[in-house]
Amino acid sequence: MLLSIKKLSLLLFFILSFSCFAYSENGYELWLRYHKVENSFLYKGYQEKCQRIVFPSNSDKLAAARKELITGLEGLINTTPKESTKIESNTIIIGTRKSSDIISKLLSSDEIDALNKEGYIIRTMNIVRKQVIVIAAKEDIGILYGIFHFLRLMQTNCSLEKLSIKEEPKLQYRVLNHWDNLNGTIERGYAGYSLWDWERLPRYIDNRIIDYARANASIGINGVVVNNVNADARSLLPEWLVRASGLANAFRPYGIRLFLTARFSAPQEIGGLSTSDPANLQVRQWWKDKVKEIYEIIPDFGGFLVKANSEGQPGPQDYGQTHAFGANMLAEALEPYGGVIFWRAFVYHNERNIDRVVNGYNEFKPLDGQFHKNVFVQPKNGAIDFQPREPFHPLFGGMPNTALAIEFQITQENLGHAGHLVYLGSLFEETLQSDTYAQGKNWTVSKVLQNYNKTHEMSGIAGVSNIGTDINWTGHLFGQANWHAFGRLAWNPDFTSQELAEEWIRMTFSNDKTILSPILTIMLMSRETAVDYMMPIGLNHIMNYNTHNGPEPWHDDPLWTAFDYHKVTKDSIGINRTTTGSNAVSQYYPPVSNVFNNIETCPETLLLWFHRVPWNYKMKSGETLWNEMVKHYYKGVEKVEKMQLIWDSLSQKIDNERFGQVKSLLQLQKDEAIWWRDACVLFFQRYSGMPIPSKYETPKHSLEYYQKIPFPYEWEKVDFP
Ligand code: GCW
Repeated sequence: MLLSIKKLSLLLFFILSFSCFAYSENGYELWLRYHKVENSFLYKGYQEKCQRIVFPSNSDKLAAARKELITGLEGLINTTPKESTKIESNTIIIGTRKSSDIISKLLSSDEIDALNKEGYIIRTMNIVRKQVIVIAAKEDIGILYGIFHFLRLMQTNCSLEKLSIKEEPKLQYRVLNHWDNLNGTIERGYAGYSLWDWERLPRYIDNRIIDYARANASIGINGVVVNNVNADARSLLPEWLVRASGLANAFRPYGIRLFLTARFSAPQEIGGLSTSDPANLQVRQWWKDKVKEIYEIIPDFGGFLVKANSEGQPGPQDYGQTHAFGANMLAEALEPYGGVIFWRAFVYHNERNIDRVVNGYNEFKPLDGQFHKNVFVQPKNGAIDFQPREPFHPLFGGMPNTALAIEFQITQENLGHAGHLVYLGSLFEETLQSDTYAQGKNWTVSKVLQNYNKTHEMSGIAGVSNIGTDINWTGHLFGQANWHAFGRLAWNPDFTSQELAEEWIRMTFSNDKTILSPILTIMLMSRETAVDYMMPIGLNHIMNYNTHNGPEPWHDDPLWTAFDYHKVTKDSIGINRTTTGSNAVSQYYPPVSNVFNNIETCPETLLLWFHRVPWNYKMKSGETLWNEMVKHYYKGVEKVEKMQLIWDSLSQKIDNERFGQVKSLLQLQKDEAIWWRDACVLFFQRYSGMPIPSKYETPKHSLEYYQKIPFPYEWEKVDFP
């Protein structure tokens, strides 16, 4: 009897743990889970339409596409389609005109040739009363993108009746920038270590690299810079290039080209030359030889990303040359092979006497038109540095004669690292849809970027990756949504952040409205929430000096001071960047410049960015500036509490593991939001001398307490080998 009770409980234990595991997910599959379609009506309809495939797949890209399609169909509708070579009902016919005779017959060459090289068509067709779905493209990569789109239709529960889709990317270079160091650490990375296993490359390719490439291809990313912009010249040594070629080979079937960062002083550091002066003929030849060597090892190498003369990096100005002169030297070396340069416009030298905001524009605007045609200049989205909110960078619209690629940051360097849920789709959209008025109304940043297709035959966008070795790739599960949103916006910068959030939730969690809508609410409120508890009303750069996480508006040492960014005094706060101040406003076109210049019309979300404002200034709400600021900080915390409540309502509706991870991180976020709020309110109160309105709870600790909290993991102090 005793034994059987023991046996019984063991059995129960196994059943229970099995069911737990069965409902548990760790996030590894990202938005490519391909779980069975829940809606039984749709499930049956999809099954019916996907009985057979006609899919000659004689290239590595087509083979990757076919594998994805089969995996997807097996997961979503438990169907392994039969192979066919003819037109029958309920068949998916896939191919390019080159790979498939049937496609050549079904679609006119005009129609296919009108697509750009990554575009595709998905169409329901009736051929002699046989209904088929056609996925056609000009090139093999278009087929892979088309397959991902087709699977997404089922993942998001769309109808497959009457499909008439024609898609092509609006931007050509859609690139992730990894700030990965050769020793496996990642600058500003919060999701573990680098995915690149340099020790075992090029011969060993972890399956994870393939999954990484699949995920990227599924959202349209077609370029990856594998190493840090704070570059190590050794990555250009032959042995490292050979290792990198292993990655390039793994990426190739997924339409992804590999890029490297180039350290401007490489000719000296690894080339044995006595100078890296771009005017020196030996230096120029060294780069030409280096590029030739790279293309011998990586035949489809994409090109270089360069950070020069910024934050201590070497560059052409070290030799009295301009950014354009330096960039063009590298561009010339790459041109014969079709490679491009991404030359960053994030330049500043930590000078106290100049408003940092005007730097990038002042250095690059005069060079407009001087860059070679295979050079992108790459400004960050705003003129300071990936802050929770910045106005769009005035170079967008300001450089009509130079192809600009925008740089967003997906890793949450200044937005709570991997601890805070902040959906960045909203931030990306805000910048992309900002109207520059560069050529009249509706000349948005998105349009500026796309217009380079016409004027320069190239266009681009870059995102600083948030990906690492963590099991769920991004540390915080919702970091995945930021990777996804970036890729999708790179494909089409005019998607709305809301539609992309919804798409991600459907693919990552469920199509069930009772799951979809609460998660959507959380995501859409999250970015403004973070702005509220960190840096409302246009405040910026008041985070911890080293880690960029947590509040430190009091930081003040001879090298760096937060006071340059808020300029708080007992009377006022904010920086005068109007025509009577640093005049940063004049870097924008009217009417944008006028709107920012006038305190009455400047959006309050950017007020302290552009204006110096007295504490008792009357805000639109009727409150004083001081009260309004306090209100934002308190509202930020309240909104995190609301996010927690909404998330809790999902208990038992989604799997335990992902539910639990997000729940515990939301608690962390709340604690840190309170930290931000109390530290900032107490600090600024020292100056304003005004009371925290009595309706708010008083901070639990003194300012001194907050000033003593140590900041965890200060990467700059870690001794890397
Ligand atoms: O904001 C700074 C980051 C640095 C980064 C730099 C840049 C790669 O704190 O870590 O360096 O921006 O974008 O170059």
